[in-house]
Amino acid sequence: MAYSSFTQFLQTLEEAGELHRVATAVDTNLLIAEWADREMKSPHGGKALLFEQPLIDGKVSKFPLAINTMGSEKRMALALRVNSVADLAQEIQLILKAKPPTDLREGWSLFKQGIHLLHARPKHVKSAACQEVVHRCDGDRSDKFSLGDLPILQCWPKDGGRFITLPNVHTRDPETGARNLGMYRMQVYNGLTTGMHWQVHKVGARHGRLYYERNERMPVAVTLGGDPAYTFAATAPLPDGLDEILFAGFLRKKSVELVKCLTNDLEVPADVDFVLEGYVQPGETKPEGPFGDHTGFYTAVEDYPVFHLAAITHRKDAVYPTTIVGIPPMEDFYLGSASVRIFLPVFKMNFPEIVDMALPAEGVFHNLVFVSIRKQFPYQAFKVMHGLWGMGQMMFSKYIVVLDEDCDVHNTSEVLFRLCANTDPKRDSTLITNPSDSLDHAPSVQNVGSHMGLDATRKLPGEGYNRPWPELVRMSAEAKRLVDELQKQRS
Ligand SMILES: [Mn+2]
Repeated sequence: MAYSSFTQFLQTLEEAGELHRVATAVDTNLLIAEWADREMKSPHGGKALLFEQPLIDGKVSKFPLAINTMGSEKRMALALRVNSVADLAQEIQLILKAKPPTDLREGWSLFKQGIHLLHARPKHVKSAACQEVVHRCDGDRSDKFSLGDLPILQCWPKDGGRFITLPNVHTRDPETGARNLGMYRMQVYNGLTTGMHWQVHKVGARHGRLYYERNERMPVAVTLGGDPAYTFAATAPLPDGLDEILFAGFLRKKSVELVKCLTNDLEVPADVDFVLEGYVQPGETKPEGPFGDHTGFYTAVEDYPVFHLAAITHRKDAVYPTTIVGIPPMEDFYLGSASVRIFLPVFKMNFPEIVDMALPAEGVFHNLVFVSIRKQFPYQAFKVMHGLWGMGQMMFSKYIVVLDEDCDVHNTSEVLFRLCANTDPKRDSTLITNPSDSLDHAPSVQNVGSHMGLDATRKLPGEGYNRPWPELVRMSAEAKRLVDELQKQRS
């Protein structure tokens, strides 16, 4: 179900006991980040924090700041207005069941057709809450409003400056008109320009190259806040061409209302808190970074495109949403986990034996994958590893551990128990060479490295194991039931 504003989402969090207000003035330079880091590392992701008086260079900002709003399983479910994100996975499974696709591409295209039919298509409106207040950055600049008025964080001491960390970046393919929504961090250079950190394989970067070939200025709109479904959709690993705004409409079970920007032809959700309208000039780049990244290490300075502001519009009651990334666990783990759960049915199109999958926080997405399978033939665990290494972003997976279907892959302690108990390291491991994540600092050469697969499933005779495989020690169902009763009587 849809939220009509980010503030309404914050109210829902507060009613659920999931939000702490901080009335004290706290500095946007490192101190809010320090506070949020402690919160994110407390049990179950702590609470969302609403800083009512963020300080910018000693002055109280006009806008409150919200952080860690999706940083727990419960808040992630509240953000998408479901009891559990598994409910969304079930809906996707139903869409795919209509006419079972034979491969991943067909799976995605069926999903796209399915959500079209569910009335998830966006609507167009003329007036919008996000344009209640308008500051134009061109012309005489009489009101001098700029990025310096937003409570943008400096996250880590060695960061290159302040970074917008939850920007929803809207671009358009100049040839097809197809829309894209992505999340690319933005380093503030001054009041009117920022970096635009779209890495080479991202859709925003692809759109940028098309404008470069045409030698045309690229319109870009960045939105902050609104229904959290937009922020989630921007981070979801959708294939190029699957419209995130359509996907957001599916998630919130209500069409997204779009309004045209004031200074370009892009459209943005009408209910967001802030819109940064502007452009990227093809060919123009500037050093970006360093930045304390989700890997837990600083990424080095590299050249990236420059975003120029043409206007800032906002709601009267706008709240600035942000996050920090760094040594796990952080808020981004919950966004990533929700994606894995929601899209598991699409994954299963390629791998019917897959039961469940988890990317534990310690692996910061690409370093560690736990996958459970229903094993029916020898070396099936290896088939799954190689399949995953050949599939989209999963190619970066540094360690893949395959487990039997009765192992809870979301319980790292159980996975480590199975891994250690069930493997003969030489027999049950494989090493391959594959592309590596650009952010991985461990490989000797950037972007390429070795990857390891570990088969922690029970072994079959056809796998050279000819002894009987022992049974796990478990209590009987009858004993469980009786002790449940006895304990209930006591309480
Ligand atoms: Mn996309």
